[in-house]
Amino acid sequence: MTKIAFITGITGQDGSYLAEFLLAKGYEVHGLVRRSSSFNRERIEHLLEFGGGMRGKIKLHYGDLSDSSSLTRLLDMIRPDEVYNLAAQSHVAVSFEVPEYTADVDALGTLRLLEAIRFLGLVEKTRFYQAATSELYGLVQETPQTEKTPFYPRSPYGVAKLYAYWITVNYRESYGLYACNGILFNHESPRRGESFVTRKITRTLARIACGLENELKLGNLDSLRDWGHAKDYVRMQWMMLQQEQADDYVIATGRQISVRDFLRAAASYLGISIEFTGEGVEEVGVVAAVEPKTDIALKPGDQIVSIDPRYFRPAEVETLLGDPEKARRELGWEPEITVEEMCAEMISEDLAEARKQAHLKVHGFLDQ
Ligand code: NDP
Ligand code: GDR
Repeated sequence: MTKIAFITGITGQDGSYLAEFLLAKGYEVHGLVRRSSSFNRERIEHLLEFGGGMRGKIKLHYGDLSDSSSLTRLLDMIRPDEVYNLAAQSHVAVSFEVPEYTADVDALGTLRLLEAIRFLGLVEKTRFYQAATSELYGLVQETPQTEKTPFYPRSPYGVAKLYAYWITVNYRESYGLYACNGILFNHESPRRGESFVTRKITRTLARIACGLENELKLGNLDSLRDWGHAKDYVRMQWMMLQQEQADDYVIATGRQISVRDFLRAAASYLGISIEFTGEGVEEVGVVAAVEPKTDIALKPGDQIVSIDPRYFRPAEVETLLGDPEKARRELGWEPEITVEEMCAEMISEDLAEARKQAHLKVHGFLDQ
């Protein structure tokens, strides 16, 4: 029997990798998409046939996590074996600007899906995955963080996800729904949204190297994160739904590095070393050396990094480090891609794109 999956957030980073993963396993994949004024399906375009996706490998349906009626109608029609709730207003800094919307989508959106499953009598049939997050730990209470570490969220996003975490546990305990929280630490890829720090770094550095931009403006360079690759993490999302009993798992690499060191790693891929001088908002990053073999449009002394207070958050999560021992022990999961390999993959794809853009610019096909 072909298994049926319903993915919310299919147009996002994780949704696109998960859709590929499930299709390769022979699943029938349905995705929730919301209306947008311009095209935003680049990450799943290669999975769409016949233009709209309705008759392609995946079936897309309009709806929104803020709209119960669309969720109930779709779940009734699709009657999925597995629901992956990946949709969210997922940007921590933005959640300070739109806290109410973030709560509506990230917290109540999860409740709306769970209620639809219950209301439609799908509790016995449907398994539910909730995209929980290391942001639940916020102001960390112990290091490394495990499934037992107390939560202390530090943003409207973290607080909304805390509700989603507990309502998922509650539906498991109250109604016997097979429902799991994956407490995922940061995971990235060439498909990562351009405003998250890793992708912002690889994309902007690549563009600076090709003469398309002058400077990379960042916030807190000293934040420490446990960064893994999205491909490794979506595999684990599926594994969690294949067990005898539903449970919650930390998914992490068990290693952390700072934003500054991620920046250094990306620069070194380009053959550049960066020296940091000054303090606080006065700090700048200057090119210290450029390997002669590279075709990089930079020379020693060029200032390419500065601090912009706009990117500081009202409350920061300074350090996150996960302990994935339970996932390793109970599910046999291991991350396969290191942060260095991931950084190299990201900057190499961004560099290829920046070279194309620079070429178009040189030949007069681009204004900027
Ligand atoms: P993205 O921001 O790349 O994708 C978010 C997805 O949610 C997009 O498809 C977006 O659609 C969709 N979405 C947003 N709002 C709504 C809404 N109101 N109704 C329906 N769909 C909506 O996130 P990621 O792929 O990186 O993350 C996936 C999930 O995992 C998120 O819930 C995130 O909070 C969580 N998470 C992510 C981690 C990470 O490091 N990546 C770590 C831990 C948890 P559109 O394309 O239209 O904007
Ligand atoms: P995060 O990811 O907040 O951990 O949430 P992000 O990449 O946005 O920030 C990581 C750290 O880098 C610091 N930082 C900057 N961040 C951004 N975005 N832009 C900057 O210019 C910048 N400069 C420094 C931040 O302050 C922070 O400390 C991600 C999201 O995917 C969430 O949805 C997910 O739940 C968590 O990871 C786990």
